[in-house]
Parts: sequence; C-alpha cells; structure tokens
Amino acid sequence: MSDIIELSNFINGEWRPAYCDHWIDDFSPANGAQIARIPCSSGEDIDAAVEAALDAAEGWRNLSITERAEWLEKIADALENRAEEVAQLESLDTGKPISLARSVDAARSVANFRFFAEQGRNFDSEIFEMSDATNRVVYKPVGVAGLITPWNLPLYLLSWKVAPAILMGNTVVAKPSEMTPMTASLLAEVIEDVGLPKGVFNLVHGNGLDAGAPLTSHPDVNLISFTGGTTTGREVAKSASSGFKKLSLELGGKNATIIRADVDIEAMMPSIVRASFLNQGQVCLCGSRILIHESIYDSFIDAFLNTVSNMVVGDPADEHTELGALISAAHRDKVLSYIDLAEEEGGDILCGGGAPVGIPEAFQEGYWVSPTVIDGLPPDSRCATEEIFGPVVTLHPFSDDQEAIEIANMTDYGLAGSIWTADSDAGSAMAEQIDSGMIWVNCWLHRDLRVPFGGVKNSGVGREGGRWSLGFFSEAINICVKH
Ligand code: TXE
Repeated sequence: MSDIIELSNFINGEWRPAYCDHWIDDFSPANGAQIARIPCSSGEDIDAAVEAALDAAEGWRNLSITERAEWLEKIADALENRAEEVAQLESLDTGKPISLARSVDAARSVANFRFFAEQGRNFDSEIFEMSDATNRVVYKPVGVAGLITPWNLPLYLLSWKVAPAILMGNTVVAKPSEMTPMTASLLAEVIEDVGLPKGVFNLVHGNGLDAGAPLTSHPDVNLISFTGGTTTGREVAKSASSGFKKLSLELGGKNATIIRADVDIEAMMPSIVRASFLNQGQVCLCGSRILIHESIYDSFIDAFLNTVSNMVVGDPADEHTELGALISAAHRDKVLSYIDLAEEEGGDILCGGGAPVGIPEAFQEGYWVSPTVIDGLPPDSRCATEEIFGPVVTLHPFSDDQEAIEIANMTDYGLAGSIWTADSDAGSAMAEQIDSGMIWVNCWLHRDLRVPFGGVKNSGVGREGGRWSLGFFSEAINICVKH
C-alpha cells in the first residue's frame, strides 16, 4: 500500500476524506499496476462542495474581471513551475507517451489559464445605441458550475473549463474521470499554493454514478460543462434539463480524413498519421476513417502502412515512444471487439489487430493495441460509423468530392474532420458541406483558442473556446436606458 498514492477531495480550501470509506483503485495503463486510490465520493461530498462553492460565490463575483484574470495568471505561473510533474503524472496515469504529455497536456494546461487571463484583461461588453436609448450588455456569473471531464486529456480539458468558469465569476465543483485523477489533484494543490479564495475551486473525486450524477442533478448547480462519451452525455442532458441548467456537451466523434487526388502524399503523411493515432487514437478529434480518392488509393495505402508500421509503440516514459497504452483493460477489450467485428463485416486487417509484438516483459500486463489499419469495409458498416476511440482506422475509396462528402456525413457524429489537397479553395468549399463542428484543411488539431469548439449531431451541444466560452460561462443581461 505504501507506494500507492491516496488522493483526497479538495473542498472549501481543505483536503477532505469522502463521507464514506469506499475507494476506487487507479491503475497504470502501461503495466496494469495500481498507482493510486481515490475516494468513491457520493452525494454528500457533492453537497459539501456545492455548499462551499455557494459560500464563496459572492466574494468572487464581486471582484472585477481583471482581478480574476490576475488569479488565472498566478495559477498559470504556478502550474508552469510544475509542468514536468504534470507531464510525468499524466503519462503515468493515462499511458500516453511522455513527449506528448509534455507538449500537449502540460503545455496546453498552462496555456489555457494564460489564454483566458488575457481574454479577461481585454474583455469588453457590447453597447447597442438606438435613436432614443442605449443598450448595455452586462455579463453576470451563472453561479455554481459543475465540470465533468474524461480520461483522455485530463488536465488539458479540466483547465479548459476551470479557467473560463472562474474568470467569468462562477465558482466550481470539478469531477474528473475516476480513471485519471492525478493531475486534477495537482491543480488543486497549485490552487491552494497560490491562495485562491477558499471554495472558488472544489474538487470531488469519484465515479460517474455516485459523484457525477448528483452533481448534474444538484439544484444549486446552475451550469454543467461535460466532456465524455455520447451515451453518458445523454444521461447528463436528461439530469440537467429538469433544473434548466446551462449545458455544454462535448461528446464523441467519428471524423473523416479526406485525401483528394491532388495531395502531396509524402509531404502530408506525418500529419495524416498523427491525425489517425495521436494519443493512441483516444482524442475525440482523431480521424478514424480515411477516405482516399480512388486514383491514389493503392499508392496512399502503401505509403501509409510504411509509416504506421514503423511507429514506436512501447514504454510511455521513453522519449522516443510514439504510441503508448490504452486507458483501461475494459477499453482495450472494447477496441479489440471492434477489430473482431471488422473481420465479421468483411474487413481486411492490413496491419496491427492486437497487442504489439515485442512489448517488454515489464509491460505484459498493460493495455496495448498496436496501430491497426482496416481496408475493405463498407462506409456504412458499424466499424466505419461507430466511435471506437482507439488506434484503429478504416480506409475507404471515393470517386469524386461529392461522394467523399456523402461518406463523411454518413455517421451520427459531427465533431471534426480534415481535408488534404493541393487546392485549398476546393478543400475549403468541401469543408462547408461536411456536417461537423470543426474541419481542418491541410492540417489537423491546429488549435487557435479563440475559435469555437464543439460538435453537431451526436457529438454534442453548445460551443466553448474564446468568446464562446465567455458567453457560455456567463449570463448576458441587457440593460436598456431610455435617453
Ligand atoms: O466515458 P464517460 P467512458 C467516448 C469513447 C469512450 C466512451 C466511453 O468512445 O469509449 O466515450 O468512455 C463521468 N453522470 N469518450 O465510459 O463515462 C465519468 O466519471 C455524470 C469520448 O470512460 O462518458 C467521467 O468523469 N457524470 C470523450 C466522465 O463522465 C458521469 C472522452 C466521462 O466518462 C456519469 C472520453 C453520469 N451518469 C470518452 N457517468 C471525448 N469526447 O473526448 C460517467 N460520468
């Protein structure tokens, strides 16, 4: 037990045990060993956290937005000082390569706080003049924000919600994924160290049913921002709707990567492979269906397989590793079951398909799937339309742009996608016909934090990012003064 980290809730500026003495074990995906345990919190812990958030609300909302922005900047500084620790913990907890944890998880978590601090300093509300009156828009806090986050980008996604929520004057109760609790606790330590007023940020560990559900249904929680699976999102929406809570749902995706005939395959290949397999394909934005113009189908596949089969899969702590382990045994089994299904549906496994060959003895108990490429599936098959959320891509030919658009729109999801072409105008025109919240042309995950982020169809409801986050985490009130 001694090496196993025991995490606590952080409520009203104090580290507190949960009301009941139940625990959830947290495992290292790389080797299956237990690394931590977290309290299996329940409704009573959520009640205590919401009460602390309510108590802190008045003092916090009375600060000016620029004062709150300064707090964000302090958190960013303190988090930056611990960036290497964030990266190490995130890699340990998620099984992702350390290089990725450094460049994305650690760096972007700091960047999220800095970005929203800057947004706060430059925040301007609108004035609309009439001939006989002036309208002034005032942005008020919504109240207590419930923030629920998943395991794929733990601190990155939590900071993406916490920063704008507290900037706009809300107080928060965060419930991170029970599978990756470590960096949420680190954030609470940072927040304690900088001395953020007690109760502004509260953290409750636990699972979805015992801790997440009481948070979404709590009558004093006025807003829910949720990132996770579509099935869970549906439950969250039901629970939040009876209290008319403000709601943002960022859910799954089944994104198309469209390769037009005029593409420079060699130049684009590293980016296309990255779009397919970043974080073992466990990013809601990953392109898990590659649609390739029929005239270059075979040559693309040769080049793609050549790159994919050379990817370094293994020890997440090794700087050279490109792909690590999947989040859990259950998730690995789900991904493998889709590979079995692909074979039943008539697919041809061109590479991968199971655990990577030659994984060292120390990692035999981990949750591994090697990058898998599947050809020959109908574009409307289950494997090509359902979210697998792993290192698995399916390949599909198309004959013209219109067919590519039809295939891209053939799923119930609509989060993201990318188009690769020498003709960026044609790519941009195609992008407008794809039913997705975000489309990249000749790039992928090229993030500008000012732009709207979110999906359509089963990929979610609402937009966050830049001024969309500021709008979501506030209530816009119009004050009309007659001259
Ligand atoms: O996520 P869940 P899971 C997709 C991916 C994956 C599937 C399921 O396809 O295979 O979702 O993953 C909390 N009320 N994505 O089961 O359950 C939970 O504790 C309130 C895409 O791991 O959605 C965690 O904090 N909260 C996604 C969070 O919801 C509840 C990233 C997400 O867990 C709850 C992750 C409830 N009833 C998975 N039930 C993306 N969009 O990036 C669970 N939770």
